[in-house]
Amino acid sequence: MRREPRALVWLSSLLVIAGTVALIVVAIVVDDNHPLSTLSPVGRQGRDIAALINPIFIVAGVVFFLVQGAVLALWWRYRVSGSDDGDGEFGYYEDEEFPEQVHGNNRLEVAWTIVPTVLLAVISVFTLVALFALDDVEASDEELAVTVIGQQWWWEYQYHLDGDTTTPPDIVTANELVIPVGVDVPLDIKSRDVIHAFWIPKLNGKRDAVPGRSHDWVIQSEETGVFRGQCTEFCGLSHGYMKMVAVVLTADEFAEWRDNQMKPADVPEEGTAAAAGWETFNQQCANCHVVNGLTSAATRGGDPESPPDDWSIYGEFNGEDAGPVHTEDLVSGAAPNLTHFITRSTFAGSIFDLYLDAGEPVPYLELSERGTLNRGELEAWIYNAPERKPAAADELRGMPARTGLSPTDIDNVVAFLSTLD
Ligand code: HEC
Ligand SMILES: [Cu+2]
Repeated sequence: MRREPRALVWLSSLLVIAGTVALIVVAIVVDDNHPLSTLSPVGRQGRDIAALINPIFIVAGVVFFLVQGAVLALWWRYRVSGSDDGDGEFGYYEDEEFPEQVHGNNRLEVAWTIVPTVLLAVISVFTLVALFALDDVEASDEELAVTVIGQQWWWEYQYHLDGDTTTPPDIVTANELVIPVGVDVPLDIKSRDVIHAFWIPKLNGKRDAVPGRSHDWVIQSEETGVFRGQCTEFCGLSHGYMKMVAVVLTADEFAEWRDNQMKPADVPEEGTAAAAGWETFNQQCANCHVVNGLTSAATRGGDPESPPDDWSIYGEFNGEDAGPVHTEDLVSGAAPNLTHFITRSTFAGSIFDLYLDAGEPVPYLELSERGTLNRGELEAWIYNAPERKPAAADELRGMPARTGLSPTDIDNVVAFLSTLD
């Protein structure tokens, strides 16, 4: 009987190998520019993770090709190779070709039990070492800790400049986590509603935000820049639109950003469009949104003495004047704090750009001065947010539509928001 040349076995194996390698190369090359890539980390923790994944991936690749190669080779070597002798049946054994039947092979079985066990044991040691290292805070700015709060469908960041996350925060902002370069920033990850997961792939792995619990995490970047993230635990309707951004600044820039964020907003000058906008805002928006120095806890029906978690989003607006700033006022309850809204580059779970791309990039800290406001998107958002980003406003989630506002009202509100730098 005719035997296929041995070379065919190798040729087919080679094709499979070449194809797979080509796929991996393409994936890596394409991935390099991808904002959500774990393969091009820039944070210390991200690099630790890559340093664990890459060798494991190589070992797994070798195992894959050995096993698949053996399967292919054995399949080819022992295939039923009968010839077509014209009786219509194809594939039968000549008597002398029928393979010897064996049962069990102790040495082989012990080997293929022990080798994977040793491999996995070694991998688990390195994994555990890496896992513990991820929780370590090194080179930290002792003074800075951030509480991260996930909720449907955006992120709140509460900055504690004394490093104590149990006291009221000094800065509250949304979606854009601004941190200084090279510093480990401890995070305390929480949720106001369902389970979310915080993940900035280039900086660190993901950690769940679970209601009623508090999860420690650390974030660090060795380069300045903007790194994108995405909620990675399905959390309802707009989960796919629950993104976030880490903005990494130099130490000096961060200090400038921090000092600015601490300032309360100014009351708009009387007679201006911004003043009219503030009036509308106070009636239509201030029961949810905090603007430090302008809105008060009382405006939102909250009690400044009670812990922020107890504040409901939909507290009745009781028409009270904006009182003095309580530290507790910094906490929004469940709507983004807008005190420095136009210093951000994105809004609504970082799905919209707040500034238009005007060709030449504007430095982060100069956006509010020199950027071109993405007015169309912002106005559309204020007028009918659920149309821009699906929400379940009837179930008290997301931002409700404000379609009762006239175009002038909206112009005025945008004029007011434009003062929040
Ligand atoms: C019922 C509470 C509620 C009211 C009232 C409300 N909002 Fe909102 N607003 C929200 C919530 C919740 C979000 C976050 C939505 C998201 O990102 O999915 C939000 C997001 C925003 C954002 C984006 C903030 C950011 O940084 O991402 C702006 C701007 C905004 N609201 C302006 C307004 C204005 C102006 C009004 C009044 C016309 C208003 N909101 C009324 C709850 C409210
Ligand atoms: Cu989510």
